[in-house]
Amino acid sequence: MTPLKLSYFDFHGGRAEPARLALAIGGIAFEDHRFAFPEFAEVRKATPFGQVPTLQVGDELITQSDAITRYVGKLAGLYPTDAFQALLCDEVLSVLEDAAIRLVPTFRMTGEEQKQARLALVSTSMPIYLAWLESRLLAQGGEFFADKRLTIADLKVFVEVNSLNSGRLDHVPADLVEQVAPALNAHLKRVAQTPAIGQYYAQFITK
Ligand SMILES: N[C@@H](CCC(=O)N[C@@H](CS)C(=O)NCC(=O)O)C(=O)O
Repeated sequence: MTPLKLSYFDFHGGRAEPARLALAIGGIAFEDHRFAFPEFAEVRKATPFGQVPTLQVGDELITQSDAITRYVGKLAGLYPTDAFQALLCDEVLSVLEDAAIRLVPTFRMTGEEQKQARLALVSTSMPIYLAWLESRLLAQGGEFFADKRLTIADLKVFVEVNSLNSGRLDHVPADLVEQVAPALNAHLKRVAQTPAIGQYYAQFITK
């Protein structure tokens, strides 16, 4: 198989995490190139847009996290073959990307500016996106977002809900998801119980 090298920051989250999980679940060998934040200035020089993640597929350097996630999702059998189920899957990925695009600028802010920007998101767009995700999930039967099974849509929701629940986002209440869209937390637990996901994170626990 063509060698794969996925490059991204060294933390359990962000735009590469759904692809890392999909590769782990699929048992697909890849080079997991993780780098510390100070190394980003150097890493980005080798990327077309100065951004990560990138996926090296043989001789080709590929950008765009959702395209990467979709590709490895197909390799791992975590992407629907039915066109409509694939549409449901893609819609969720794009909605999460829209939500992320609103949040990302606040990481470059500090103090009162960051507080006001995040509080505005917490009272406006975030509940809208979360409530929509919950209603989509429930409309599909409440367990998975598409295809009545685990797909990359579930993996991306899992990563983003984990991040919101972490309490590490200043001014975003750690119980926001529980307050607005509790079915997403039940979904989070369901996905976390996937044996391959438990095994994937277990390898990072230092003994
Ligand atoms: N559309 C791109 C966006 C990638 C992106 O913005 N990545 C962030 C890290 S999560 C980054 O590299 N930011 C640096 C910058 O844009 O200058 C994707 O989905 O991969």
